[in-house]
Amino acid sequence: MSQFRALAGILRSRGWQCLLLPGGGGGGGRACRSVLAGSARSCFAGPSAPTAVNSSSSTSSSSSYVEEMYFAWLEDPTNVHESWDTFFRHTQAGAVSDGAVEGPPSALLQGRAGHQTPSMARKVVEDHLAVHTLIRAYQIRGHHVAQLDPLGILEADLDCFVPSDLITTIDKLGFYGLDESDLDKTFRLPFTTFIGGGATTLPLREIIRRLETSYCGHVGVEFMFINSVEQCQWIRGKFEPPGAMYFTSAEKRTLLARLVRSTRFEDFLARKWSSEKRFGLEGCEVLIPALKMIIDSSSAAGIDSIIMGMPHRGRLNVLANVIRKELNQIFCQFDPKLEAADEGSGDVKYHLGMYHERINRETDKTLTLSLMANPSHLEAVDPVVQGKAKAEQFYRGDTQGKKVMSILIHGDAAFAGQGVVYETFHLSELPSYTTHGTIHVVVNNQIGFTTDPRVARSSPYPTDVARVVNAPIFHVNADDPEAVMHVCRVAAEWRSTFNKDVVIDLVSYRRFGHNEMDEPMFTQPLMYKQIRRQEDVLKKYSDKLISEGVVTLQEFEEEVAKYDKICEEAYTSSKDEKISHIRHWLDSPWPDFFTAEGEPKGSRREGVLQHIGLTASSVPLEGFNLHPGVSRILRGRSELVKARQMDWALGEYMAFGSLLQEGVHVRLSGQDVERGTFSHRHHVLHDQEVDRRFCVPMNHLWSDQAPYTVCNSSLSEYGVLGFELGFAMASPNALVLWEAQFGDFHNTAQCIIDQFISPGQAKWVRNNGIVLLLPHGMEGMGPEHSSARPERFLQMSKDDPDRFPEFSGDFEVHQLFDCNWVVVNCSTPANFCHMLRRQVLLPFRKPLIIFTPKSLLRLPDARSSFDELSKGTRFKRLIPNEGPASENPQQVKRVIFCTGKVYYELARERKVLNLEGEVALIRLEQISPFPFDLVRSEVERYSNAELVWCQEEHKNMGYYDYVRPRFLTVVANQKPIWYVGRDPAAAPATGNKATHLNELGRFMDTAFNLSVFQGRKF
Ligand SMILES: Cc1ncc(C[n+]2csc(CCOP(=O)(O)OP(=O)(O)O)c2C)c(N)n1
Ligand SMILES: [Mg+2]
Repeated sequence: MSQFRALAGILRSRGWQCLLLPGGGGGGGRACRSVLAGSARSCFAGPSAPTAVNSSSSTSSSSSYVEEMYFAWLEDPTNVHESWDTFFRHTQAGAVSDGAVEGPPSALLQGRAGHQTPSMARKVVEDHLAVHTLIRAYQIRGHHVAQLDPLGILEADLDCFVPSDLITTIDKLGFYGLDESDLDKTFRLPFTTFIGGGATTLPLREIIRRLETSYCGHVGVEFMFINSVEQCQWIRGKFEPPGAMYFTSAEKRTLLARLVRSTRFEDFLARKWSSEKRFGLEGCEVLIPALKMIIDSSSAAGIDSIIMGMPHRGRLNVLANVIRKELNQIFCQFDPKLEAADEGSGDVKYHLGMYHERINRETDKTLTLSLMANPSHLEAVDPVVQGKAKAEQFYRGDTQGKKVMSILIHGDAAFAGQGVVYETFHLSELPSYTTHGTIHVVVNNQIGFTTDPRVARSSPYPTDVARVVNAPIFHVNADDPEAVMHVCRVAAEWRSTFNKDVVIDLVSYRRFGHNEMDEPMFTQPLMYKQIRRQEDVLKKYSDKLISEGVVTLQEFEEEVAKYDKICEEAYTSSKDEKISHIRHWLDSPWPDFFTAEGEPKGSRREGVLQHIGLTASSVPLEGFNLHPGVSRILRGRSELVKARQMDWALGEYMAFGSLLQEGVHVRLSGQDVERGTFSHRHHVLHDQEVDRRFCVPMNHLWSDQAPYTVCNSSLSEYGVLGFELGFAMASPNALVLWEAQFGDFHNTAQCIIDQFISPGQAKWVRNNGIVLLLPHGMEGMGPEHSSARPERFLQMSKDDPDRFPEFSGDFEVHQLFDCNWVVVNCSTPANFCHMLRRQVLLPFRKPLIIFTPKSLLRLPDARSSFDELSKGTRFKRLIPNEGPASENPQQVKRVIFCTGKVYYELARERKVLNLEGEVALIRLEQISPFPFDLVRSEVERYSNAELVWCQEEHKNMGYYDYVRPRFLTVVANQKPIWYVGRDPAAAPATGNKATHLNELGRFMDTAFNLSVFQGRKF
């Protein structure tokens, strides 16, 4: 390097100003090349004959050229022309003596030596610059002209425009100031290309030919937007070297065999069930060998668990030929008489999931593959897959994603159109959400149902969304199976090298309609005329291999016959299947969980509570500079702990801390959850003096505790809730919570709630204990931020409003076992704590929806004593009246049932009005499943009282529609349950504070006006 520095000094001192070295001198040759002077004289004009070069880029590249020569010379002096050799030797000699050097040689290139004038020399430099620019143009834009469409009629980038800087015809050479006579001239290749293979120079004609082969054939590589030189070099190294796409005969035969399976599977289904929907893969049969190549390569790199998500198209084929579900189990799903063995509503065959452990034949290693069950809602499964993959990595300590990975398969229209794709990409690099690289495969059949791409997206490719995370995108013509295999292999290697996302865009076509019953000619007549003429890929590829002599026709036919026979035999045995076990289609089995007996060891002794409380009020790290405001909060906590009291934040701490002690992993995720939207939680403390120094006291409770994860998420609900749902799917031994910033924001994750959380078990016999924390309450904050929309959750609860259940055994547990989810609104920190613990202590898992408070977080009345957590205490589904009314129940005139925060407003008002003996206040803490048993005994206890349901929400919202029929069932329709609350409304809350208070005042008046319902009919 010092030699180079000396050379640079001499050149600069003589007015050359070619080279500036990076500060500190630590950079290597490449760094030096990128740091070039802005304006300079031509390097080749020499000090004695200065020739101004106006373009600074020309200057930089001229400098670069001298550097290239210099580095080549340093490597081996015979690499350069002897005139350069002399020049550099003299320069070096001069550098150490008096700086007297000759001008640079005029013969610049090997084979072009001779006496050249300065202008000739300049031309050579300019031509070199032009060639380097040309190479770069192909790297950047070659994919625009790649032959990606197997039909040959469409443009994968929606654009038939040919970039002007690609040499598609001779006249385009003029763009670079080159002409035909330059085609046979030899040019030195820049270090940013590998087209030379071993050669460092090539004739221009060959340079263009090789660039065309690498970038404009059946693969379009889109990667130059990636801002890592290392990653770009890596990709260039995979696609540019001559023969990069080489396959051995054995590999070709394997590929052919896989294509046979893929194609003949669809043919078989089409033959046997010609009028059934199956969303076949025809037109993109190469998906199966593609996935297998990704799996083989990943397995070779050490991956032993792959979690996959995919839409309808080709799903049965993936189940059969990638996951290897038994064929008879697939075929029997087509039998309309098949009876369901499991409870629940089940799902159609092209949505079911699967989990399978097998030996990978190519690598001889064990591999677990799971395909997640998914709803029809396209792309909704993406974040769920990521969450599950993350959880598996977490539990296995796979911190770099070297063992577990995810593959997502997409349709072209859905990939471009669905926002959750973008949300999922944005999770890909976040520390608590990354799965360390996902391989995305797009089945780009250039159509979405009946819609053309040109009206379905504004971006050139359906894959452009992936550019936001700098994922390379490999577009490939799906009718060239070897090109597909190559990109799949590269994608798998990319993932194992860089642990970043990568996209494979399988540009294909859809041979039939959207499903097999649809007529595609209605809407895409010309495309489908071409498709009818299109030979299938198996035929094309088998012909190719036969002509190459890799297989014989007979061998090929035998392979086909062999697989057809397998299908026929499976078909015969499928007829013996009379019962469908959805359980056999589980994507996430928990083998030991349902046999586990009893509760985990309890840990709510006083000492434990004190220890958790003290940790919650302190900083377990030495020398930590806490913000004074946070110190104050912690001091306040400490005072509470001394008084054996808990506010909401402490109640949550007690739940999490005690579960962690019992070895249960707790993960809390959502927007700003670390501090808490309402600044009450402070689970992550920030050092005020040291950047990025944090402390999570919850992880300092016990040395052998389970880890606690608390993570602020990206500003996404759909993606993040889906992710946490997936995380919760991986293991029952965890409390996984997602908190909405305000409860109403859950509606942008509605698809996850409607499609997975509410019906997940019924459709896919899959337990899931995800917890949703939804801040809810009418606090005068306006129409948004007020309602978490309890009515929606309750409306989807499946318990029967009209049937009084039988009370047998442990009714509470039976009810929970039967329900689709649990909906609660706790009014005390202790009950909140019990609720969270019950979620994990149950011997099964149900989603839990908790409406959490805002003002109650700090309300002194809404505190609990440690006694409420002591031995013998448990979650209260209903909190009976507290105070005089319960002592004389027969005297009570009115029983007001309510839930959540309004209780405290009612209690205050009752006290003010001195009605504590006449009005009983009963809190429903678990709203669904409805505690019929407890409500009945309360109603019986206050048999002379009229019954009121009071809520702060508007009448058409909140809980009223849910509880009313159930109360009537409890009283056998013999008594009314009167409504007290806000009137019906369109918006969940008023935007006017005064109106808010008026409404509150009015319904409080009604609640305690004991004559208001007299004489009213019900
Ligand atoms: C969220 C969502 N919206 C609409 C649909 C209805 N739908 C089913 S398939 C389909 C077209 C999908 O096109 P593409 O993603 O290209 O997949 P392809 O069917 O072509 O394989 C549509 C609109 C759906 N399933 N999900
Ligand atoms: Mg499509």
